[in-house]
Amino acid sequence: MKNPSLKDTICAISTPVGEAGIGIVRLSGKKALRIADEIFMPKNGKRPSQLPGYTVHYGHIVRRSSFVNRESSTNHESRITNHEVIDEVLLTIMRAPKSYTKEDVIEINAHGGITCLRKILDLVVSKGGRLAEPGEFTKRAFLNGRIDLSQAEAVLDVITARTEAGLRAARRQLGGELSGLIRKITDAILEIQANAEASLDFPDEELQTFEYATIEVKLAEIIVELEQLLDGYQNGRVLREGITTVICGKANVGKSTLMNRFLKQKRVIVTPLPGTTRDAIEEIVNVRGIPLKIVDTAGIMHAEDEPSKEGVRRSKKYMESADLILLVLDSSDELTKEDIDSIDAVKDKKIVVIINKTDLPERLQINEVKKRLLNKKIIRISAKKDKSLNRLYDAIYNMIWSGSIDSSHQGALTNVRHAAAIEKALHHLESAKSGIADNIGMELIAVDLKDARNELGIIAGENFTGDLLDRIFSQFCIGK
Ligand SMILES: Nc1nc2c(ncn2[C@@H]2O[C@H](COP(=O)(O)OP(=O)(O)OP(=O)(O)O)[C@@H](O)[C@H]2O)c(=O)[nH]1
Ligand SMILES: [Mg+2]
Repeated sequence: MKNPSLKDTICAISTPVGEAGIGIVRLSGKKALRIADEIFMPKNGKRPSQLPGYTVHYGHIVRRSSFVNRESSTNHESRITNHEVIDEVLLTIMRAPKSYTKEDVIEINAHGGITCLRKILDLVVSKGGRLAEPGEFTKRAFLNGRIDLSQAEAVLDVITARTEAGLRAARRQLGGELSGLIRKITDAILEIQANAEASLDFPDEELQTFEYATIEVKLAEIIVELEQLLDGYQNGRVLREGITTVICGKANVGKSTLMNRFLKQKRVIVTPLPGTTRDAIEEIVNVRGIPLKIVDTAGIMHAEDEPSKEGVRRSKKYMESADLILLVLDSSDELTKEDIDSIDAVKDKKIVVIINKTDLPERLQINEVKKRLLNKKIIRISAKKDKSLNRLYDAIYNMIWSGSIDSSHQGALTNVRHAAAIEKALHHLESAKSGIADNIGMELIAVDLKDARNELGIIAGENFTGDLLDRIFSQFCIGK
């Protein structure tokens, strides 16, 4: 639905579909309390609309139906009301504006199970509720001014966080850390812009020179601050999306065996024959709290048939685009042309060299490997016997964090949309700064400053477009 109305009272099942101890149906909007009155039979006899916010009540969800009964002997008419009990529930009342959406919100804690929840939802709809779109509750929280857009995005990050570290970063953003920082910087730019515009009214040359100098200093400070934020983005992105880690090497060295170790299950086919893996296989794993998007690739080999050749081409593509390479060599085999091809393809990347099959007699020319991969971390393991995998996980962890990141500031910036806005703002600020160096007119500098502020405003969702909101909220689940 394009631009669904804010006037509707929306409803949804907010818990996952399937059997569960409890399930929650949620309503938000002007009619939420009235609908609750109609479908809830409270134990204490009080209607939800008469009760205060932040209270929970025990009772039943009932479908009321009434009909007129006429006594044929007396011709006397009476109205009879039937109550079909749908479920025994706890009903929570949150009154506007102290709720998730800033509207009246009702949450019905019913028994889990889709049939029961669907019945309650259908009943709510029959009383005037409208099925919510994905993320519509959160969208209302944004449109009603309870959170800004970056916080709304953080809600999604909290829900989808794959690791503790990712969750911490999302929670900080939800708490408004990024919003606060951006607001502070935007205010500082506004102050400079005001100075620049004021100096236009006083074209005294001495004063102008003074203003140029102060503005230059302040601008430089802001630029540094934004650059630092962008520097942290790479780490933030890692927390959010996972770092693309490609397992590569020649055929039969044990790449898929290693992949299965990461996944702690026999997910990928392993055989003693070279060329077992034909197509790349991607999975998300969690290594020491860091999400890795790990890719097992087809072994680098001289392939005869077209599918295998295509497999090798794909492997090379993955090797090019990887954030981190795990290059696997076979300790029990001599260094071959295919090993050297693999080494040459990845030696300039972030790489951990894995010497596998150390349970077998060693035939690999290790010194030759070291010579070709100077200063690269080399880890000896046996994937098959599950030996020294912990040392590999440590090496990956250290490689990613380089041991130098202050954990309290890890990734204040995690979102590509925010990073893009900051980059654009920086571009305008740099332009203002060089304008000052070139002594161009203050009015042009003021324009750049205003453009920079507009770009930063996009992060919090100022001047948002319907398309942007659709793009963001369509990623949410229904009921959030
Ligand atoms: N002894 C020993 N054998 C291993 C080890 N790791 C893997 N293997 C064996 O090596 C063979 C090849 O393993 P795979 O994991 O399929 O190797 P791959 O690199 O994925 O091979 P391709 O997909 O063909 O490129 C299998 O027979 C594995 O059991 C190890 O650490 N020690
Ligand atoms: Mg394989």
